[in-house]
Amino acid sequence: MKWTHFCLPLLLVLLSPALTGQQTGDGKLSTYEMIPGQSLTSRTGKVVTYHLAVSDTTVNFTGNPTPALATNGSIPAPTLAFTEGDSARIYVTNYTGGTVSFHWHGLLLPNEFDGVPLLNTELIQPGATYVAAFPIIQHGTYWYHSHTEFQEQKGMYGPIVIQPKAGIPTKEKVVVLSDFTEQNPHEVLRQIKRHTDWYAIKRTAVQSYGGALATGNLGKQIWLEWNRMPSMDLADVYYNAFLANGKIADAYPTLTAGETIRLRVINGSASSHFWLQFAGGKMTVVSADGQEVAPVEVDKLLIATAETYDIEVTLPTDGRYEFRATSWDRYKHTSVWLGQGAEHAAPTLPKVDYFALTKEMKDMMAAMPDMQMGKAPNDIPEPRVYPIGEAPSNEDIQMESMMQMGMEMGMDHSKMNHDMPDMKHDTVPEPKMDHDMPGMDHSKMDHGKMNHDMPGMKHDTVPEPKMDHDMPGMDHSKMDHSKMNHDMPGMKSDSTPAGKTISAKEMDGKTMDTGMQMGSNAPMGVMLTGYYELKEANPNETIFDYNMLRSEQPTVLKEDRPVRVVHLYLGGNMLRYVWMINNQPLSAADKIMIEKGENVRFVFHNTTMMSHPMHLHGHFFRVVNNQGDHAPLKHTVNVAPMETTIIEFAATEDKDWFFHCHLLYHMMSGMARIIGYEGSSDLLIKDKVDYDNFAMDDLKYFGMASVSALSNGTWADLAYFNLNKEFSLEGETDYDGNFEVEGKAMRYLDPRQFFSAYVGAEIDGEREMDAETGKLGTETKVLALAGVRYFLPMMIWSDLRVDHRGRLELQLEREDIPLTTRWRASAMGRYNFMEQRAEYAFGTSYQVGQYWAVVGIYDSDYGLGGGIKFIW
Ligand SMILES: [Cu+2]
Repeated sequence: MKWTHFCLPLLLVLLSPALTGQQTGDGKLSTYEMIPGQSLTSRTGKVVTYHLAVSDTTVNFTGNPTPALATNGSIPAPTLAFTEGDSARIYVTNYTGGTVSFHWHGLLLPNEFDGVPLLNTELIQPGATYVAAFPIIQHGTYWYHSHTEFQEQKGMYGPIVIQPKAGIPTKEKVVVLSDFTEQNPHEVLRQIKRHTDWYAIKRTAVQSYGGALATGNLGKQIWLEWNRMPSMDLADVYYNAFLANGKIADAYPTLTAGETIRLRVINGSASSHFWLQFAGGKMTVVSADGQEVAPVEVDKLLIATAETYDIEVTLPTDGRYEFRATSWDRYKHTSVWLGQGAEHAAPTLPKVDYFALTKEMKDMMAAMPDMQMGKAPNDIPEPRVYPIGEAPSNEDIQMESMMQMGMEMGMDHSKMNHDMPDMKHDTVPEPKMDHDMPGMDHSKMDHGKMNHDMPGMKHDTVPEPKMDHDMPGMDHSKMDHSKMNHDMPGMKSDSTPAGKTISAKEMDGKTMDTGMQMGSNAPMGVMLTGYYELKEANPNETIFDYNMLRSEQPTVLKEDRPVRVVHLYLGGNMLRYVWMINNQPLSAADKIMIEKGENVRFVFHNTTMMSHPMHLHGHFFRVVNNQGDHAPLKHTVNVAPMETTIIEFAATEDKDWFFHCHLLYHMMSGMARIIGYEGSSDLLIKDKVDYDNFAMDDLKYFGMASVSALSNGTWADLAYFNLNKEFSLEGETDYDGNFEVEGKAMRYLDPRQFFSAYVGAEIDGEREMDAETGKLGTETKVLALAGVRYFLPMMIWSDLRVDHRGRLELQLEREDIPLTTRWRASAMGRYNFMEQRAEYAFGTSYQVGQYWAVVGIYDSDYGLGGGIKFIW
């Protein structure tokens, strides 16, 4: 074993508490510099060896035996315990029939051991043993999981605990949270892609018209559908159970009154966030993603998928106190019981009020009228590298992003409270944001009376080269140009009608009906998570948000470097379950290239209704919050719906690293990228075929079918589809021998997947009496078809087609109108322009089980009928 030390000048070490180097047991060198307080270079030389054996197993958590994957016979996989400074040597033997992998989530290690198969680590073949050998250069709570297909959902996840050299003073317990489904995860993804409502029904998350009417929320329901958005939801998948350390309820009895325990909480779920609560009082967050933070006391904390938090709780009296993790959609929970004796359960969280979430979203969208749900703007800024010292500030980027979404912050200065904690009127020149605020009417502004004491906002007097002189929509007549700098791209300074604007006061207050707050001191990462609802239910409680995370030590990046700014729009189509970044799924996208030696900023814009816990392999990044130089370091950040979140990191590595949403089904549906280091990136791809295979997960095809066997005929619908293509076969027949069959090959053409085009053929058969012979026969005709489909407000699919004889036909169809939780209605109308003939149908169905419903239909051609529909 060879040791190599990599020393930076002493000055650098003094300037930042950063670290300098590492080597592996095998002599690899790497130069992380962003883990304050952790001794990356000081090695003990102790080699800690683990042998992990992965095998097929059967589990039974809920009464139904379910195939799963065990590691050393266990789910979760065993805890890998180290002390900072050790060297890890982990042997993984594959006793399953397919390939497996393990990724060491949150560990800083040489690229080749990162464990993403086909990208940087070999596949572990059946019967083979693989060894990962790397130095342990950090401490904290981490985890490991498979990075192959759906193996993580099937049980391949486990904790990694690295003790600091000094140890920790309290008792401790690992709590790995996970979600369990009795279904094969392939089937889970197929179900959500084909968009049945079954999981929503099981999770009591259906928002029906009946329910909306009964609760006075009809307007919200219509608003949502008018905007072509599916019902509000928090999660995608129905889970049969949630587990703590592989159990529905785990326990730690040996804790007595007054004793404190550190819970190392790991969200090892495939696609669940959890609300954490402790029955015995406040929880103290002491570490996030393995990095120490200034302790913060909270009553509730939402832990996103793939995050870890160390949480200290103290037993108030002798007794059994519940530490509870409730799934983010709040229909089930798992627990760890601490202590022994009288039972003290944590309070059950109220059911999600989905209409309240709809309202929150409506308010937000009213504030950002230019935002298009699910889609990046047409002019996504190209990644840009700014020379040293010339990059815009993060505040500028945030503000600019809000402007781009059309946020109008018309300020009513008569009401302006000039003690706005986020605004600064400093007179010190600073290359940041200039004088004005959007929507500011300077004619009303009396600068003489202003209290220039607004921390956070920069009113500098130094012109800055990066922004344009003119503001579109600015009413220059009202402005005193002598007093200002004019550079705010995209800002709207015109006076906007009352009601559409958010005043500056509101920016840092909570003045919206939903309790939604805005501004830099508003809670971060909580939009549409249920935060505001829970806050309203218990106003005195402290609910965790990212602005409470303060790194114990400064994390500011070195400034003597170029800065690369990369804008990433998280988008997709909820109905088709396609997830994208900058309008492209992984399979269609280039790598995001960065260069060693620069600082990299990712600016996330979440244009979807869902949270996306974004995880970057091999690096820690600063999550830019309101803690300034002490912004926390994380490896996973939950980007909440419609929020703009900025992360930044020093590009210190080489080769290729995976970067993706850690909701497994989002990742598998396209929300991922490869981050490549310029110069060393392609070297890793030994085989182009492997590489293509790696990036092809989101191109996989799924099947779906439905057959309605009714009294007046049989309807059948088959489709084979992937992210942008669909091959379908539809048929209907009555019991007199009349039939219609239609085959189509279709492709979606726009990023939001509202528009598609197809070609196909139709075969019609009609039973007719032959006039001469008097015999019954079938007359068939075959038509070639071409058409386009467009998704209209109120979730109506329009379909305009022409056949080879020039016959033009328009069809409008709305399926699955939720009348109640399980009762649906549908309507279809078709008009043939040549024959001037209309056809229509009304249907209704009641969803009895996952795969079947009772159906009634009236069709203008087929008449009235009823029966059963099988849904696959
Ligand atoms: Cu996601």
